[in-house]
Amino acid sequence: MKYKVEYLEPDDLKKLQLDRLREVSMHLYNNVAYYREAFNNLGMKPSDINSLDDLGNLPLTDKETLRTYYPFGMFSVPMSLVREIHGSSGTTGKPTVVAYTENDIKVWSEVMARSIACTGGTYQDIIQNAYGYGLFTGGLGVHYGALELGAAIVPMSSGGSKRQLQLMQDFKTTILTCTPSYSLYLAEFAESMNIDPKKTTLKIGILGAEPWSDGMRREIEEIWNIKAYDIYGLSEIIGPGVAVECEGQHGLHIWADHFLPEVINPETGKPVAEGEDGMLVITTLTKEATPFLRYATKDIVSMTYEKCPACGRTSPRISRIKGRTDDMLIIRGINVFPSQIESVLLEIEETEPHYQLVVSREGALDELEVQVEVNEKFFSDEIRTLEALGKRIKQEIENVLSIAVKVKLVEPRTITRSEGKAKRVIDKRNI
Ligand code: DLL
Repeated sequence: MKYKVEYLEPDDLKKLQLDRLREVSMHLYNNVAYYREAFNNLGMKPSDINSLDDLGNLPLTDKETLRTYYPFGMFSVPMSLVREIHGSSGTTGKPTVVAYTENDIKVWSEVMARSIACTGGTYQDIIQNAYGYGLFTGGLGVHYGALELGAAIVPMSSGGSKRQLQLMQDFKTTILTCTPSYSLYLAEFAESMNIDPKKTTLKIGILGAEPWSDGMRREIEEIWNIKAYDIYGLSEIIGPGVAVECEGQHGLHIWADHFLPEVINPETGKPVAEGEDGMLVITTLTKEATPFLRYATKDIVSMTYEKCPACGRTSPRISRIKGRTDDMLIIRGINVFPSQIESVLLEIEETEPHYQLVVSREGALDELEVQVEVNEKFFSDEIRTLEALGKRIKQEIENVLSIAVKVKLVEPRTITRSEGKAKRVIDKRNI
């Protein structure tokens, strides 16, 4: 199924976005005190928005804004029109709360159906959905999309690996949806049960909700013998289904008819040039219950407006998420993104793609320890060989980060597995 809107000429897309931006701004001005104040402070009315650039004058909204107005202060419709409420836990304090009207759920179903279709999924597929069902948006988002597409959905939710594998074989699942780290764990679990993951009927993985790298994609594609696609989203914007890769795996198509993207320098707030890294900021153009203008995702990406050479869609494409402005570790004054370390580790044949970064402070000095699992075959080798491997990994990471790190090689299957988002960083510093 082709959605014409994904192939609009750039000027037509802009016009659609501008019309929708004016409409949603008006709705927010009339119904949400926070936004009315923001417009008043600028001496501006939504009707003064004449081009998409005018948006840049408005302040950013972020998780803190949502926490300040917890639980329902950012809702822009009466509760009688709300059909579903979700939240994301975050690491501290109150969850951020978002709501959906009936139409919001229709939009969510549409963008998720488009996302599944973009990876090559059709109504003929059997989708095993191992994202968690609950307040987390992963489970229900994929569920609604599959219904809209007409595919068969198996609502497994996360965990229960033995059952996941049993049903995957019995039902002849063709698409697996879960976090990338869980897909690896499940493959490993299959092997421990003498099931060859390559021999299942699975052909596609639609994986996201946490950072991963191309190296990790290669591991997943190889171990399952599937194509693995990156899907991006966040509860504040709608859930999964904001952006997804097409079969060309050339960046993630952002559904810009519903989500207007900007990429800005997080320090200056100014837009960065096309192709440069910055923070992704999204304005929801069609949400009714909790629309946000200029939501600061904290996710770092680059963006291109070039027509996709693989599929011809004209919707802008974002890169993989390269890190989060708030996940960035500052170690002895140097900015370190976990993804940089992951890329190094995945190039090393003797290690498994399971790792954890432990940051501590010895006296005044920050220490970064990289713990990584060595694969079974290699772990039985001589101590000397292992030491040499440790040194090599240390050297390669230090070349990339320009700071000294410790490397600890650990036995296979000793790093805690997660059924949802993996916890890669343990920061023991009290700062
Ligand atoms: O993780 C929604 C989702 C569910 C996306 C299932 C994809 C699949 P939140 O729990 O609100 O929502 O977390 C949003 O997760 O700001 C990113 O930092 C991170 N994230 C989501 N997708 C990706 C991805 C869901 N593909 C936060 N790559 C976002 C890297 C991702 N990070």
